[in-house]
Amino acid sequence: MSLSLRTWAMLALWLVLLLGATPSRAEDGYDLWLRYRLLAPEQTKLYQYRATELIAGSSTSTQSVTRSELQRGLEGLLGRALPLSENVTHDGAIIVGTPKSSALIARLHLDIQDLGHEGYVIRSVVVDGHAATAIVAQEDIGALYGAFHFLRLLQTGQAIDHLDLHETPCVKLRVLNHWDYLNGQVERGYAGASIWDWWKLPDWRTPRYTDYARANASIGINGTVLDNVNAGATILTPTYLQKVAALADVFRPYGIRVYLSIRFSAPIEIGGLKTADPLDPKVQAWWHAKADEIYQRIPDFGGFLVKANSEGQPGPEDYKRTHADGANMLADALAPHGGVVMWRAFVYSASNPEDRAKQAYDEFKPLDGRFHANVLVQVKNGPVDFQPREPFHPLFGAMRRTPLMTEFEITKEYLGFATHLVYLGPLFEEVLSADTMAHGKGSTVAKVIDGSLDGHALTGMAGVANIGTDRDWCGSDFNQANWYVFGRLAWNPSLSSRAIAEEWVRMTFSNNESFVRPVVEMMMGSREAAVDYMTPLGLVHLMGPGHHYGPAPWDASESRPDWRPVYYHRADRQGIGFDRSRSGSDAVDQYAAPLAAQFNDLKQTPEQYLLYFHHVGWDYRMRSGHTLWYELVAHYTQGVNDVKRMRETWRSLHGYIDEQRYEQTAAFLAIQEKEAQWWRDASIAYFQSVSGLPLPPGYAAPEQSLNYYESLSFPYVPGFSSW
Ligand code: GCW
Repeated sequence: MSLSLRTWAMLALWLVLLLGATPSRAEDGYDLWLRYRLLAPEQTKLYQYRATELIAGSSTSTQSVTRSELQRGLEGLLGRALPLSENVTHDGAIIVGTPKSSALIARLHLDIQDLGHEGYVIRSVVVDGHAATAIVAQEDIGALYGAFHFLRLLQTGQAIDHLDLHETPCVKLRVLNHWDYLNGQVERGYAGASIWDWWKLPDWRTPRYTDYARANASIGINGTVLDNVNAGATILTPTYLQKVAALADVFRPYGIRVYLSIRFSAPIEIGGLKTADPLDPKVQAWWHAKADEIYQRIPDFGGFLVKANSEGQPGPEDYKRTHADGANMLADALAPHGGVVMWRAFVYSASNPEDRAKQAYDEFKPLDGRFHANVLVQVKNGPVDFQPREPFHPLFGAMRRTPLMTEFEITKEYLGFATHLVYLGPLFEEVLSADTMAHGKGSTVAKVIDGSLDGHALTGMAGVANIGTDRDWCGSDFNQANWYVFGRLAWNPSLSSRAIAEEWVRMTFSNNESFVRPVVEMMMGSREAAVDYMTPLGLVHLMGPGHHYGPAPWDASESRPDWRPVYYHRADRQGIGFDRSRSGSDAVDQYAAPLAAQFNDLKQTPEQYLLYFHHVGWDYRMRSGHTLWYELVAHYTQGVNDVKRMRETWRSLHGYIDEQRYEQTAAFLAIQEKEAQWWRDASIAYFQSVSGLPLPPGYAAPEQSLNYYESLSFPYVPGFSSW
């Protein structure tokens, strides 16, 4: 049988594909930033680096996972397995551990006194005449963090011959909040169902739990709240606590503690009591017993997260008690075991006529100093609700005697769900670097939450997870960057979001500079693009009712006024914006005096917050010299153009990475452009119907009529149902 030339060519092509011509081998995103693919030496600064042997103990579970992570990572990155050794016998040894775990490390006499529980050093050292790299900590968990850092250096192609790194976390509790229900649904989740397979737990522990723990540990996350803040009582029943304990067992070697969201009325629902009044001794005794029961099963249990008297949840105010009464009662039950309460300040009430943005401050500020020592108050980054842009929450800097955590939303409820490419690093950084002026200049939100401003040792940062059962965990490759940047900033809130983006791109995709540079640029501009096409110039909360998908600035269908877009933008024939100045709701005076004065003054208010603080005439002259109406249309249009440019950038990068991830991103960017156009057009059509003004010259009219946009309805939006 003779084969034609064409057939030979086809066979050859198949062979090449089978062998997996490296850059284009399909990837499904499961490996996250821990891909450990063979390094291309020309794209790194590793030059002569040659790792020769690994010296790592395995007498504890954390040591074992550290060792296997290094083995796995080094083998993948360097293309060969590294022999394990007891002593340094060659140049290029990698030593990891603690002086307690290794006589060799004790012999190095590194200065590690100030590393604390989780810190580590990475040093280039000489041992017995051989060059080596030592990753050393006081405790096993620090060594694990150090190992991940070392791998990151390799993954991002950095020189590693003269290392002298010293790292300790700035924030103590670095915690993911899962808004997962026990039935598998994830509130505001756009990446499939809950990863907790409650039904099969505790007997079946999918390997995904271990990979989840690895990913978190690699970025320093050390806590996870498993269930939704809209909590049921069932999670506290023995059946479920057994399941929780199984997860805690999987996470323990990785330094991750488990926390639970609790339902304040649980003593009634599963305890048979008639009340959940925090001052009732029977209620207190019930919680003490429950805490004892939990710690019996999970000795390192982290504590409780509580949403109380907010959006219909029960709480201490049902019994005319304060948030402090409620938090302290739970805190006292946990204190003997070392647990904490993370009490959310996200409260606002339908019956309170006060500006919703003011209510949390009004309620919590007077309670400053009334919380017990193991309570943190968890405050959303902004006063409204995780909007594309809001000023920082005025509670930061205002509760000096209470440890405040910040809560960010990693899942993109208000920023385009799974498909829009929006890197949240710049949003997080904007909030963390905002100056509260509470202690004079330089009193940043970061210093409030890392405890340095007021000397708090108990500190924390929470992020609402974007993780689900999707193969890529987060619903898109680029959403993984938001999980990543949250963890890195929780470890050190003063890192730059750009540097973190670059790290992530290198680990997730490629070290090729021609790829890295444009992708980092694209990511860094993506959040501003979303602000522009959704809610420019300080507008907030204009999304569709309930499900929060797409634009609906006209909507007044929600049951509560403070859930309606019209409540927030207040557009009328004369102008637009919420007057929070002293002549309006006076929210400005919840900020420190210099900021209050600035925000109160229309002329001094940064234009990015203009319509958040002021009701402004359509013909108001902006700093550009254009009218407000002109600028509004220009920003909406800019947002769409930015997305078009993002698509062009991505198109120019075809071939640098595997087809599978390339194609999905390309397809998602197309969705984003379509939806950005929709946001722009629907918003302009609506605001034009209110302002009655013609479009500025050169700006295209909306593609459809306002009636059309208003007629759209979305009964099956992910992340939301009336469950
Ligand atoms: O932004 C809103 C969300 C709710 C969420 C609530 C909260 C868990 O739309 O889905 O409920 O915030 O943070 O409690």
